[in-house]
Amino acid sequence: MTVHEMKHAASDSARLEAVGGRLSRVDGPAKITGAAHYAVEQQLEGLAHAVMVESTVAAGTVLSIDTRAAETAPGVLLVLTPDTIIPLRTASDWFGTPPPDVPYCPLARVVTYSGQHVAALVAETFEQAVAAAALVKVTYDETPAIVDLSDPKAGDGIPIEAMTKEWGDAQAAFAASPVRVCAAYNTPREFQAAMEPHGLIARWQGDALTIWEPSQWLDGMARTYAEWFAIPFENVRLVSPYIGGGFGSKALALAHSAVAAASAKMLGRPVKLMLTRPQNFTSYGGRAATRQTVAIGADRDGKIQSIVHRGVNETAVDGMWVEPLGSVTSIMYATPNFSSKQNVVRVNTVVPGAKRAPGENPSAFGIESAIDELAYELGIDPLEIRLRNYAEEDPHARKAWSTRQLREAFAAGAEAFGWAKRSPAPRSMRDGHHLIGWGVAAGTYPVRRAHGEAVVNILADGSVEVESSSIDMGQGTYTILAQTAAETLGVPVEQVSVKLGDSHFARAGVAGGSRLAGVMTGAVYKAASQALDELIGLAIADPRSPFHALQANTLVVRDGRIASPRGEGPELSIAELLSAVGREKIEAKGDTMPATTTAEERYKNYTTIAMSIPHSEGDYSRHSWCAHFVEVRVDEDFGTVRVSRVVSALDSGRLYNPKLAESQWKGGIIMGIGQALLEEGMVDRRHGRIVNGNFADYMIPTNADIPDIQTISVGIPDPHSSALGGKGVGELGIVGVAPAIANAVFHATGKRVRDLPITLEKLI
Ligand code: MCN
Ligand code: MOS
Repeated sequence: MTVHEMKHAASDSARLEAVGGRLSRVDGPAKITGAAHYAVEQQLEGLAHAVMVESTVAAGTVLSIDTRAAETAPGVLLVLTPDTIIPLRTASDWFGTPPPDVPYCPLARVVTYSGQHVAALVAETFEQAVAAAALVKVTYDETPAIVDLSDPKAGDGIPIEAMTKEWGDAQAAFAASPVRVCAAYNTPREFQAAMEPHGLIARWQGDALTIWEPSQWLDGMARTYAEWFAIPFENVRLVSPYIGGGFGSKALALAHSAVAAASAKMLGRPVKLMLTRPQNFTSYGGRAATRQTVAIGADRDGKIQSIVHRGVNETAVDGMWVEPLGSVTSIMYATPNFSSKQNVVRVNTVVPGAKRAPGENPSAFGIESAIDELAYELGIDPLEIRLRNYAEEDPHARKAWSTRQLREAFAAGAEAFGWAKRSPAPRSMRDGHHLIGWGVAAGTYPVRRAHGEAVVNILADGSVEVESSSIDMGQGTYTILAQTAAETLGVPVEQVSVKLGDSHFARAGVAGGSRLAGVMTGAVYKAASQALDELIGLAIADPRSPFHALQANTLVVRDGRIASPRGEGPELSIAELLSAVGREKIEAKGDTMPATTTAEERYKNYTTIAMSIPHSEGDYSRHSWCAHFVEVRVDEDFGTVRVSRVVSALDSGRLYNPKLAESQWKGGIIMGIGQALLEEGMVDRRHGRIVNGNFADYMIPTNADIPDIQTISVGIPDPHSSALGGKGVGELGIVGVAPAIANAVFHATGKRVRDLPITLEKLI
């Protein structure tokens, strides 16, 4: 067979394996067969077990901790309180801000929320630790707590000036507009609810610390451990090969992580700590509860003249979380006048945290509900009003979009959904006792660019190894990096093994903000290109190479075999060539940072989020876009809402693997359905406690709640967003789903629900 014929024979599988192919997850078989070992499944000699004791009050001071009974309980090795735990150093935050020079104690003396860690137990077995923990008696001097945003004591909060976005004279233009809508939109506390709970195993060997812990950011978390224990960064090894979901919750080392690592040091034994499901709800914060008012002024043709937006999110008494509520408001529609401001209100909660599309998600609920209200006010179709106000450039940054296929998304989604058949009036479509509603909403997520490193090794047998300290929590990193290396090097994907989840591999930043795929495909592409150059260079230049005599100036590698591009002369496998020239291995490191970068900048780049590149840097504003079309069926008698159809058209630029991207989008849409109809962290007003902190009472969708979801990719390669032309995928799908459902519910029932979730009591 000539190389030419071979190329054709190989092309079917090559399409699947190449970047853009629908290859199934390469980590799938290991996960299904149980061969994949998650962080806390490591079997270690002499493992001790820790459990946490948490505060039962939301505010106050710990007066005493009576540990006498626990100390003598069977199997107990250590009882940790603020008095007995070794002192740690305060670590820097995720921006890398130098920390104050004060000790850090992960166990609280002053309690600022219910569920805060106050003590810990370590025993020979998990059961012994649980039993002993129940014997610890904590007394408090309880003080009044601010339980949530609606608490009268909460007040208006603190203005966050950095969130202010203004142009024109929004208030005056709103007042002068002939058509006006203004309403308040609320979202409750929502939780990441990853299937795998938080937990870790910590082991010390001298002053080297190994941590097995699910992590979205190995290098960032390794930095925190290093700073807590005042040891060199290199001495910490974080291992996180597989992760049972994170959704934003697993990017930081948390107080319980410090307790596990400290107790391992104190005992001189490895310690394992798994949080219980309820503890997961208070050890890392969920999405902050939010309140927004959105006022839109328009002319009678539906052209927006002004948007005035005010937002508030809850934060903690002793920690700051800003959920950027104006992020979508400020870019979705063209408006000559705009004003957005935001406050945060301190309440007695764990610091809220990142949950899939922090900011964009609640922001879209406000603006995409409000524009729907404007459409009805004017009697204009909700899709048409969006097109009349289409932003041809970024109205805030005043820059051209790198790519914005939102018009295409509206068109493709409407066509597939059959939007043209919609009857405009609320309550005008029904099927027996079901009121049918059709709603639309748009969504967006910025392209967050950053840098990454990857090592690509070509081994003597022709197989390829890719190594990076980035991670795969289900989004598909293993698979797309295998595809990138296979395509770039011209080898079959089975010949590529990808190793992730070890902080001692080449560095990577956070798998957050939907940036990892763009960053890491770029790094692997660079490393693999270098390895390929070296391979071809050897084949041409080494006198022992059979290609040497050819005097060719280039060669190609296809399906793992090297030949001249015209198919003349010899043809060798990579293994044969390496053996001919006497090489064991070709090793290349791809680093997307400029060569002039200092070691310190490099360290900062991978261990903080301070150096990610703004989405509107340079000439373009870069974002992913989507349009969701939703059908709901509302039972007229009972008010129950079912989502019966979803068609979403999305622009994430070029897709590295459409099968995985669709699965990501669908995951986001499913989470959006949960947010719209089910999810709500409920706070007991007497004790400031989350009362439904478990999977029985905190409701997330099941299969029975989810209809067929159709996703349509309308993206085109975006060279300004990433090396291979892709934009973010992971968070995009959730943005805009809840307002699309709320808009559909209004169309079905004539009732506008502005408080999520849309439960039946809000409809009857
Ligand atoms: N992809 C693609 N084409 C692109 C971009 C991405 O095919 N142009 C596909 C790839 O399979 C890639 C995946 O989408 O692996 C996600 O890529 P990206 O959008 O870059 O997001 P990250 O890899 O940075 O993943 C993080 C993102 C975030 S921030 C949250 S939150 C989230 C999400 O991914 N959490 C998840 N998706 C999740 N999926 C699972 N299963 N579990 C989570 O916890
Ligand atoms: Mo995603 S919330 O940025 O980890």
